[in-house]
Amino acid sequence: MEVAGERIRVQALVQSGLSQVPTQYVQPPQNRLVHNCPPTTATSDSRSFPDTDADVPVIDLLGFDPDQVCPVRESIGRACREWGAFHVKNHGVPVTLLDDIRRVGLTFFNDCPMPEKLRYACDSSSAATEGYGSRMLVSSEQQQNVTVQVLDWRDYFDHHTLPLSRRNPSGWPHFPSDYREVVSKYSDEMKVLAQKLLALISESLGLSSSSIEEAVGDFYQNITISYYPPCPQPELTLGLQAHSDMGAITLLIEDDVGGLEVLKDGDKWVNVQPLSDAILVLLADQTEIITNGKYRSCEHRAITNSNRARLSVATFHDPAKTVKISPTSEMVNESSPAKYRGVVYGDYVSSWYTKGPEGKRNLDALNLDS
Ligand SMILES: O=C(O)CCC(=O)C(=O)O
Ligand SMILES: [Fe+2]
Repeated sequence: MEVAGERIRVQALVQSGLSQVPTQYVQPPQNRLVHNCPPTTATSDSRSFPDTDADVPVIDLLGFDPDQVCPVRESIGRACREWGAFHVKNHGVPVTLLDDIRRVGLTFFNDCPMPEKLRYACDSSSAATEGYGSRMLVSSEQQQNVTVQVLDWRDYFDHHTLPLSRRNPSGWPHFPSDYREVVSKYSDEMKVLAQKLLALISESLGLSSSSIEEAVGDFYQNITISYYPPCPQPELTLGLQAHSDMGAITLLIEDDVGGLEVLKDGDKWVNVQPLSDAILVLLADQTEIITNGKYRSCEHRAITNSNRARLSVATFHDPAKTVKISPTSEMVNESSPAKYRGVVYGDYVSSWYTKGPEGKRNLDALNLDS
């Protein structure tokens, strides 16, 4: 099968009616679901009945007044320390816009014929190019001294949206007709929300509200719409292998299918319950560095299922490639020395794409304690 040629999309494989997953998509046993769950939840039931005692926190911004001392910052601080993730509701982004981007994304993946979709194929010879692809994350596995690459059970459309100089909607789908307008509007709204959240996250650490945003600089924002087709052998695959996101903060919405899991306390995979009006906030690696590890980035993965395709929209907010990220001086002192080496963000990205994410190994490589 042509995978090296990169024209294969998972959706096309599924449409061809296959009943067994091609070997390139088979995860090594240690990454498969059952083996990676703690003993108490290591049953197939844990996939459909998540542990409701341990849900990602929900933070309600209704009536939030930035000039008042209020419990919101405290709740955000706790969520960041305990999870590196939280849902936010009453976030100020029109819910109709969340529905619109899910609608245009789904219409593109479901109703656009494959040859038409492939007109937007991204350039698979370099990492993170814009367009329609299927292979953003590649994990490597050693088998008899040969490195085997394992593919995710996922197709995606990646859009470069900010700064505006990178935004070129003419290269995005023309079908449905409002696709480009919806994605542009969504990008603008997500930027405002990311700024608001980074300010609250900074304040929750006792930092000035602009502290993290200043360390990141102007956002480089990408929006990735992921489409996970149903998988005939979900126990063998992952929609997206375990990783933390590279940048500063990710804002994610999804449909009602479910399949995202976050790693809690380093050893428990917890299902994220889809909440249609809420936005999931995931702290990413540069925020862990900037906060000197006070807040950890959230490791997450997507599992597959055999019944329904799943759609998610992830909006990444990253530093420019030239920005050097280090622990902010406000978080470093004699009793809390710097835990991470500074890194030029572009170098971080290159190493991430060269080595593959494998959980948080790229961040671990900067850890001065290890
Ligand atoms: O589809 C999801 O829920 C997760 C997507 C994701 O983690 C990513 O694109 O980095
Ligand atoms: Fe991610």
